[in-house]
Amino acid sequence: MHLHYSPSVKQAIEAGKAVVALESTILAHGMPYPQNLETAKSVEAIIRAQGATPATIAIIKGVPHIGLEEEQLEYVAHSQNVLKVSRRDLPFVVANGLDGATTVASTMILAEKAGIKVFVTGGIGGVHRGASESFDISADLMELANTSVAVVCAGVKSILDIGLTLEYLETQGVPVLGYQTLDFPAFYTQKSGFCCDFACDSAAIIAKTLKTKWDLGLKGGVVVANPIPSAYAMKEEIIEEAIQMALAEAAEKNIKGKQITPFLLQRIKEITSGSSLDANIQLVLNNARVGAEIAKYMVSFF
Ligand code: PSU
Ligand code: MN
Repeated sequence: MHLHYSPSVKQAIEAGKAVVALESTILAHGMPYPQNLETAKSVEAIIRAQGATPATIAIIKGVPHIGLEEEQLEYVAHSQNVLKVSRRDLPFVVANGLDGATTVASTMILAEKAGIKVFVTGGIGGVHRGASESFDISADLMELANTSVAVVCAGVKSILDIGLTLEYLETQGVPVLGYQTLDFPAFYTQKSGFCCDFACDSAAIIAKTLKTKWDLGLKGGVVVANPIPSAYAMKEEIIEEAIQMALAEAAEKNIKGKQITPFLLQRIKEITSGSSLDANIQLVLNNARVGAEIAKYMVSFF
C-alpha cells in the first residue's frame, strides 16, 4: 500500500530520529472544532519541543498520510466528510478515494507499516458496559494483540467496562504498563480501582520493556497508561453521573456501533459544561510529553 509521508516525517525516519504517531479520530470525531485543531497543534508542538517528530495519521482522498501539513490538519478537524476508520473500514475507504480519520486500531496498523513504534492518544477503545448483550468490543483491543506499536493513553474511560477491558488485554497478552503508577487510570480520573500489570518509573524502563518484548518475538502492542495530572483530574462523582446520563440517553436513542463513542463524548461534554473536554485536552498533552520521551529512548535502543 502506498503511504504518503510529510516532508518532516520522511526526514526524521530517514535520519533514524524519534517519531511519535498520533491518531485523527480524536480530532474528527472525539472533540469539537476548534478545540480539536488547537489540541492537535499543541500536541505536535509539545512533541517537537521534546526533540521528536509528530506524525498525525489520516486518510486523505484514499491515501494514508503519515504526518499532516497544517491545511490537512485543519481539513480533518473541520470537514464533515471524514469517516471514522477502524481496521474493517480501511480497505473500502482507501479503495474508493475517501477521507478517513484513523482510530487507535487503524493508526496502529499504519504506524507499524511506517516503522513508527510509539503512538500517543487520549484513551483507547475497550469492552463496553453491557458487552455480554451487545457484543460491543472495540477493534482497538484486537489490534493491541497483533500489531507491534506502543500506545500511550490515559487509561480507559468509564463509559467502558474497565475491568473487562483489562481482562481482555490479559487474555491477548498485552502488557499494561503504568507510568509512575500501579493504578490503572480512568481517563478523566487518576484511578479506576483496577491495577496495571507493572509500574514503570521512567520512560527508559518503558522503552526497554518494549524492545525486550519485540526482541523476544512477542508481536503485538503495549498499553502505556499515563494518568491525567491531578490538577486537571475530574471529581469522580461528577464524571460518573454525567456518564450514567449519557449512557441512558444513548440507550433511549438506540445509538450503537461506531457512533456510540462520539455520541457519549459529546453528551458528557455538554452535561459537564465543557469540563470533560478541558480534562481530555490536558491528558492528551500530558501523554505527548511521555510518548516523546519513550520514542527518544527507543531510537537509542534500535
Ligand atoms: N476515546 C476518546 N476519544 C476518542 C476515541 C476514544 O476519548 O476519540 C476514539 C479512538 O479513536 C478509539 C475509538 O480508537 O474512539 C474507539 O472506537 P470504537 O469503540 O468504535 O472502536
Ligand atoms: Mn464498538
